[in-house]
Amino acid sequence: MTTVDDRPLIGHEQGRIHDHNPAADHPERPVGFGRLQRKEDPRFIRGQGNYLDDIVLPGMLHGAILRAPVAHARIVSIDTSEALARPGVRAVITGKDLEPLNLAWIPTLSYDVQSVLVTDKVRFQGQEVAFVIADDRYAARDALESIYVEYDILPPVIDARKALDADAPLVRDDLEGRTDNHIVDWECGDAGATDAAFAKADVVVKQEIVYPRVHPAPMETCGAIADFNAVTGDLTLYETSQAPHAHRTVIAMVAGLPEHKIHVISPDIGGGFGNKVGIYPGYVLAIVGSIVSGKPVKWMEDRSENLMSTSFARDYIMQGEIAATKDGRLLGLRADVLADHGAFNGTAQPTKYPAGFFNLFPGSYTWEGVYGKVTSVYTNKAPGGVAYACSFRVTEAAYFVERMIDRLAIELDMDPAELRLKNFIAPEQFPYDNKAGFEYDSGQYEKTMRHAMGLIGYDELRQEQADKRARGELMGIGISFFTEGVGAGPRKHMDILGLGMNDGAELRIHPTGKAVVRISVQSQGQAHETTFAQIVAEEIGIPPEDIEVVHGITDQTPFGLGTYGSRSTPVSGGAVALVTRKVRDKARLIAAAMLETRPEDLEWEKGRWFVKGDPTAGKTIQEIALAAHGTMELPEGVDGNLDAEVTYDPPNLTYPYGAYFCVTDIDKGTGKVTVRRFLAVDDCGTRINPMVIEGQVHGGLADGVGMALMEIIEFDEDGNCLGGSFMDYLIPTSMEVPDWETGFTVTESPHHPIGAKGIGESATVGSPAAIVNSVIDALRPLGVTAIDMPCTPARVWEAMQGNARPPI
Ligand code: MCN
Ligand code: CUN
Repeated sequence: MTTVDDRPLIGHEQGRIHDHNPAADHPERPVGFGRLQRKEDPRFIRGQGNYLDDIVLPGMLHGAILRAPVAHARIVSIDTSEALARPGVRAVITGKDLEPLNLAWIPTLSYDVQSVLVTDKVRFQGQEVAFVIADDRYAARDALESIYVEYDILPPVIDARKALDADAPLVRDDLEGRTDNHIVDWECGDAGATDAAFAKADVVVKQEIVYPRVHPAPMETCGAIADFNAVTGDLTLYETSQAPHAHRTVIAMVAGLPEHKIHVISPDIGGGFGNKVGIYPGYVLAIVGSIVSGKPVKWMEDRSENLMSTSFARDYIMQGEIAATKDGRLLGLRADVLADHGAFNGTAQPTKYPAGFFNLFPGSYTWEGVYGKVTSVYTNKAPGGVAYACSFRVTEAAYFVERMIDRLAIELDMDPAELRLKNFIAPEQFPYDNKAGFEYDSGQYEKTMRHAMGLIGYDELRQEQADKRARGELMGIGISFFTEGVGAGPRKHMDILGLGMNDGAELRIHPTGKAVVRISVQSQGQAHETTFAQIVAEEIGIPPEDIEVVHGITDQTPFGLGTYGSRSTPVSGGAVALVTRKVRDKARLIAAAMLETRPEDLEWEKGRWFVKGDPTAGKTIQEIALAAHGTMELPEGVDGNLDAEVTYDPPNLTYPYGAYFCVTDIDKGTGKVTVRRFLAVDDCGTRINPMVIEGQVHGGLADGVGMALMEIIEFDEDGNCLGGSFMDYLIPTSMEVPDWETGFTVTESPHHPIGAKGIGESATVGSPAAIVNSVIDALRPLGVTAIDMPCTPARVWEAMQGNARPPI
């Protein structure tokens, strides 16, 4: 692995200037920001994590779901008698059993409803039809074969392009008054200003860009254990959830159970990548199963169930139009999108944003006019629609604009780096209104771009490419320069099902100076136990090993909306910084009393308050903590103990960005694409833990290689899912990815308490365009100007023969 992360930070003009690398001061055990080894790793790398499937409760039963083999069919009858008679089977639940409980349908995250078990008709292959509860997993699974369902098969609608045809089968006849498959039309930008911009243009290029359906495919699939206590009325729910508090509230509303009697526990989670944001029928079935059986019930899906039925991602068919002057000044951009949401509208995004943050489609550039339109439709495919490290559709937006810029560069016969440099938003233009409804907080795009060009050796690469082209070899250089918006709230603009997107934090410092910080977000592998301890450490000077981070248990943590859209650092990280400052302020009052001076005469240095001008007279935070719990008379207005709590409502999103470069070689005989080099230069503001950031970036880049070259969930015309196992749904291994090269610049967020922006999804958002642009660049000598993901050998080879949209 090549890394340039230990070079001195590139300085910046906004906010604090970093003149040294904080990591270098304490390379092993920084008290604050720096390369601290992950606290959670000892248990993970020794196989001692506590995942959902590791949990075994006394007397626990196991559930299994019977899934529909067809995409669209009316249910004529279900015969469960043979299954019920099998050894070990305790109960078989069907939709008819759920109807009187009002649980046959539950709300989705987008104010639609979703069926838990089919009552009327099947709407996608893999939909939940019946639930068996048995003594063990095998008895439950085996019994599925003894349930006999008669289906009256209906023609399905699979292709989103046909969903609005007059003769298209109606997917949602359950919704009153509905006569077609249309969900919602959404638009942003200014159509008039965009028309005017296009009218001035010397060059206009149109391009269709498809972001295919893909799947987050986390290592641990989704599951739940419900443990209902009929005596006390308590429901303890262990589940793989990225948002335990929001799940608790929704479950209380759906199941009619009192919220204070519901205890959600999300243990170690083997990856989420957005897959674990929603509430799946299986969770509800485990709850119902526990209520009817009086025992804990575990439901854990297998890999095929996960790929076929849980939240997919993307499925956007985008028509782009870009306008510019002949010397490459950008004028206008139009996006017209057809969004396939599957059978239920279950996309997870803030309520006012039915197309997520597609508002970011203008990217990192200045335009005279932009206009975006998204139309979403129902089809007979699995529901979902956002998840997979997407920052709420920023993935689609970034891919769209970065492909369009390259398409224009081809038309203008201009270098794609030069075209970008010519049109970047300048540092002094921030805060910047992107003309599509979002205000970017900060950025130094040109500086980051030039830094990346230097690191990759852009000019030399172009020379190498020219030499290779002269010899008939296919080498590509692809660029993507993306801007994300992450960290939803504020609450006045952003909610999910009416819950404002805020997060709480509580900090308690014990008498011996050890601390516990309780947060409302939930790690699925992002190292929150490490990095949130580092935020506390940075702010108050207690070593991170003395700070315990508690998360994932609703009874022990403050309310908040959870982890997705890379919002943990922007929102919960802000809450943690502010709660620590609140404790520090309280410590100041106590220290003043201890030192018999006034609070305003004290000065803070990491870990202690001391008297201004007399550094020897001071009290460490540990000494203050002991005094706060002791017998000392406390100053007026100060209560005992050293603790505080806050709820943080962020003023805006944070806008991380990056310059990505990808070098590919293409085998002329087979069409196989090899990613030879990939450089990611990211700017996520203040860097809490550079090692964790690198890990996040490496993982996201692997996602990018997967989506650009391998991953797709396809369906045949009957609606059979063709990506239902890892034999067909290909994800990258170490064989398919290069040694990543990373770099960074630091432009702090001006509104975030520690200047940090999110990083968790940047590389997944930013990398696919760089890879596909590189493939197109490699194929330029053959006249290729576009290709769709995934760039499999078959598809690339077809493109080399001049076929525009060849098969996978
Ligand atoms: N970080 C940092 N300095 C910054 C920004 C972040 O050190 N300036 C650290 C954070 O403290 C945190 C990690 O990087 O430990 C990611 O932070 P953040 O960007 O706030 O993202 P979240 O913690 O909210 O994680 C969510 C994001 C999303 S939405 C998906 S999807 C995704 C991703 O994280 N899923 C992941 N990365 C993943 N990584 C793993 N291992 N597993 C997943 O499921
Ligand atoms: Cu969109 S996947 Mo992440 O936001 O959980």
